[in-house]
Amino acid sequence: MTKGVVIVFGGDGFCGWPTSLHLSRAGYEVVIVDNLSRRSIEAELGAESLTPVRSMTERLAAWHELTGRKIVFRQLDVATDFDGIRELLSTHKPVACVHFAEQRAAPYSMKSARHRIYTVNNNLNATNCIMAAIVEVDPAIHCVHLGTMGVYGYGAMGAIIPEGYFNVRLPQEGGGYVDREVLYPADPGSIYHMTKTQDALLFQFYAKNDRLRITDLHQGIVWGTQTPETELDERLINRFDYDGDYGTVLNRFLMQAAVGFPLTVNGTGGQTRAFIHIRDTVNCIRRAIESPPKAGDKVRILNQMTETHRIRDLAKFVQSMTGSEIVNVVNPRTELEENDLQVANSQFRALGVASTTLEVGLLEEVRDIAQRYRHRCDFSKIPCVSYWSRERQQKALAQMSKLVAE
Ligand code: NAD
Ligand code: USQ
Repeated sequence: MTKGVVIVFGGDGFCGWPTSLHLSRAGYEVVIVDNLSRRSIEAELGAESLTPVRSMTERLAAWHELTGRKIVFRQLDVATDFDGIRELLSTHKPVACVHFAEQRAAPYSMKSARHRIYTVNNNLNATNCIMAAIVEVDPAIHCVHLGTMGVYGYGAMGAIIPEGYFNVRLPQEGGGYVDREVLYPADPGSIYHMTKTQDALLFQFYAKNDRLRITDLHQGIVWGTQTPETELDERLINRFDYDGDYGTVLNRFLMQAAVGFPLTVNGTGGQTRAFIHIRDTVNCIRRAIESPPKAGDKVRILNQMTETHRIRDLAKFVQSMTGSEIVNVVNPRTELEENDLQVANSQFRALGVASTTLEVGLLEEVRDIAQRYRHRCDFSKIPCVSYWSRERQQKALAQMSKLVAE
């Protein structure tokens, strides 16, 4: 029996594709909506996924052939085609939608003025169009959004970051105090992360004014590639970005180890970040769909992460498994190079998601993905050449010339 329709906005992407398959296998009727902009950006950057990602037509045909299940695909730009979203919601009457449809790479968002503008326009309009369409068609549709741990910033505070909200005490005129619960202060470190902090305000408004049911998953860096569904056949394989813009740190280190490129630690590598495996991501999203907030509730915010690590420790860990070299490169980003990170995630844990730890999952990832597809790596796409400022660019170029001269 069907569990109802779920629309997956951004269902062609790294998180969206395995989530769509997972939901389809779990008994939902899945509709993928994507404008395939990630594929166009791949062409713009000349940097393909390490894994051979098939066309959407081939992906869906393979899924149908292997499981007998059908997934519907609609190519549509959710940042501009409001009428298209409204028509989709009216036709398919989903119980929930999952919103992945944003430009998600911090370095890409910092490449140039044009990339900053594109990222802001795309991400904020996408979220607003989806919210506005839900209001018009059916405010009961639950929206699960993929946000980021980066909305909190990475200051070295020695305090525990709560799940979304925290309590403040404000002084009153004439003495006394009033207690309020507010969104945890936003402190974005890139234009991309800034769009996620603005999303949070849109969600707060729509939950309050229109009583929309919204779950915002503040997710850490996703690593790994495959899930039980994408592993069924090579035609279903998930993407694995390794280039300087879209490759995230742990997947980059795994690929670098596999091809014999030194592990590129930005600065001292004292940056601490939160991580989650893609298998846990898809499980968590299904469970979030299955336990929606009520109409009138505040936005439900979960810190979707399973472990935290310092970047230099990750590099050493990968080195211990592979014997790779480590190189400290000039950090292209403006960020604290030493920070701690303590995160509350009891609501996320309450969803009961089993976690794949680095110790268990890493070796499998090196063996099964990075090694298998190393021949597809383009070495020229490995360095990160998007800089947070001109000063950083100059320092990086000076380091590069020195290395070449040596
Ligand atoms: P991705 O780039 O692989 O996938 C995003 C998908 O959305 C792409 O297929 C793209 O074509 C589509 N898209 C973008 N703009 C669109 C638009 N206007 N209309 C229709 N489709 C559009 O990214 P991902 O890694 O799968 O990330 C998905 C979401 O999860 C993002 O919102 C990201 O911020 C969040 N997230 C990702 C990570 C991570 O490590 N990958 C971590 C935390 C949060
Ligand atoms: N880093 C290196 N070497 C590299 C690449 C990155 O040292 O080769 C460092 C960066 O300087 C940074 C850290 O690793 O300190 C993380 O960088 P990243 O590219 O892995 O992750 P980030 O830019 O934060 O973005 C990714 C996703 C984004 C998501 C975010 C979750 O691309 O969509 O929102 O992770 S979080 O980091 O929790 O905000």
